[in-house]
Parts: sequence; C-alpha cells; structure tokens
Amino acid sequence: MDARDCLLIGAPVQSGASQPGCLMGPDALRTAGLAEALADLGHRVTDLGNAAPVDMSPPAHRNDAIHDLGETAGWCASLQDRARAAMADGALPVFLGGDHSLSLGTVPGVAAHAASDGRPQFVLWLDAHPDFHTLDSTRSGNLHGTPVAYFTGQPGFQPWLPAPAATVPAAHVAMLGIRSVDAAEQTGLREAGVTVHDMRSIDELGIIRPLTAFLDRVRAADGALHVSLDVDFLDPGIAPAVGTTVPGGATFREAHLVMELLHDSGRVTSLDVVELNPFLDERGRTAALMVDLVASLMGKRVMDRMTRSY
Ligand code: B3U
Ligand code: MN
Ligand code: MN
Repeated sequence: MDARDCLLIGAPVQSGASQPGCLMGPDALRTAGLAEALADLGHRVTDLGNAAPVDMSPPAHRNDAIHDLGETAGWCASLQDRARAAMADGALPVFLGGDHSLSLGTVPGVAAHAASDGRPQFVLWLDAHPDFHTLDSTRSGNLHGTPVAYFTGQPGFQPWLPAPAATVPAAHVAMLGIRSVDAAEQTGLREAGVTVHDMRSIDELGIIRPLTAFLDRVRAADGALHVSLDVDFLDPGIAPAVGTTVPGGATFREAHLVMELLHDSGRVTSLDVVELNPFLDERGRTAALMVDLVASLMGKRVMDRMTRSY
C-alpha cells in the first residue's frame, strides 16, 4: 500500500451497548500508540479528535427494550456527515469506537461518497455477531446489534433514526467470525442474502478462502471496501476488553492473516475499530492488539516485526 492520508476520528459512543466503558475506547487506542504505529509505516496521520452527537429527539419506539434511542440517532447523523467528509478529502478514515452502533453512521457516510464517485460500496463485517436486528426485533434493546440491518436498507428504522445517506446492498456485505446469531437475525440474513461465514465454515475451510473470494468480488467490481472490526471477532482469551465476549473467536494468527490479506488486496478505503471497552481490559493488552491489527492492515509485515523485536 502506498502512503495514505489516515484520519483518526474518535467516536466515543456507548449508547448502543449495555455496559458503560466504550466511551474510553478512542483514548485507549490513542494511548496504545495507533497514530505512531501508522506513522511508522510511512502514512500521514491526522488525529481529528473526537466527534460528538447532534441533538435529536425521535419519538419513542413501541419496543420498550430500546434504550438511548435519541443519543444513538444523534451519533448516527453526526457520523454520517463526518464519514462522508473524510472520504471527500481523499483520506482513509479510521473510526475509533465506541460501540458498534457507530456503524449506523460510518457505513452510510462512506457509501454516500462511493455513490457520488460512481463506485459500488462493499462491507466486510468482522464480528462474533451479525448485528442484523431491526428496531422491532431487538430483545436487548442495544442498538449496537442493528447497524447491518439499517445500512442494508431493511424497513422499520424511520422516523426513529435518520434516513441513511446511502445504503449498501446486502449482496455487497460479507461477514466473518460469526458465532452468536439470534433467531430473528437468522431469518433476516437469509432473506436479505448477506454472505455469512460462521466459525464452522472457518474451521472447515480456513479463513483464507472465504476472504479471498469476497476480495475477488470487490476487485472485479472496482469497489470501495469498508472494514468494520469488532473486538469480539477475536477470541476472548486474547481480547478480553469487550462487553459481549463469545468463546471460539479468531486466533491471533487468523486475525493477523486477515489483516495482511486485506492489506495486500489494496482495496480497503475505510475502517471502524469498535467495542473496545478499556474498563474490562487487562493492562491494555486488548488495546495494544487492536493497534497491532490495524498496523497489519496498513502494511506492517512479519519481517518488520522481527526487526523491531530482536
Ligand atoms: N444479538 C445480541 C447480542 C449482540 C449483538 N451485538 C453485540 N451483542 N455486540 C443483541 O443484543 O442484539
Ligand atoms: Mn458488532
Ligand atoms: Mn459483536
């Protein structure tokens, strides 16, 4: 990858999760040296500080489980604008979460830019969960479980959330690492036609085949690729700082390999790093791992690692 203009945009959103702590995510990623790691790779890095939600007061929804709807809607609106503007600057934005509801904003924002450029938008969802609930189907009421349904244009989100600036066709979304799916999500994913590679398929096929098949499709369409990396994609043994741990996640080696293949594809145009809850971390190890994975995605190689550690 050539040197890129990387924009770090903090999105300390925690209204979409059940446990507080994601608020500290952007600062933990900064403390773990994200800007320095990217600069070491030759990228030009600008940290734009933290975004803020706009004021919104949507009507109450009939699903009583939903909490903090207004705040999440405010983040959704604000991050759509921030994402679109970052792309229009020709930069590669890295959104520092914050819980996964931030993708209600980032994905439609980058997709709106791609549409204005005449480029199809693709999304790679690296997560234990498909986050495919609608406002009606969520039982937890945690809106971090809804972004993929929202940005693929499933019905029932308006007028509670702003209309997405652009949607992404479900056929342009691939999910990797999935191992916790609610019944309503299963039905919705099947009907919409999202490509879901669950952990069984990774166990059977390895992680390279499903990923390269998707990257080939992105390349053939000359698409833009947004990567959304949830901490719980990783096994909790290596990444404990997340509120929704699910056993059996990606290993250290699988996760780095995914990042390296993404780098080699040259297709990644924007990135979310989400669900880091520093309150649950052990001496910063999850934050440090997330920084290292982003570095892999942006060009850090095994031989460079050896040079540094010996
Ligand atoms: N599907 C469950 C669990 C969940 C989704 N995303 C996360 N957890 N992080 C729900 O609450 O919607
Ligand atoms: Mn998620
Ligand atoms: Mn998750």
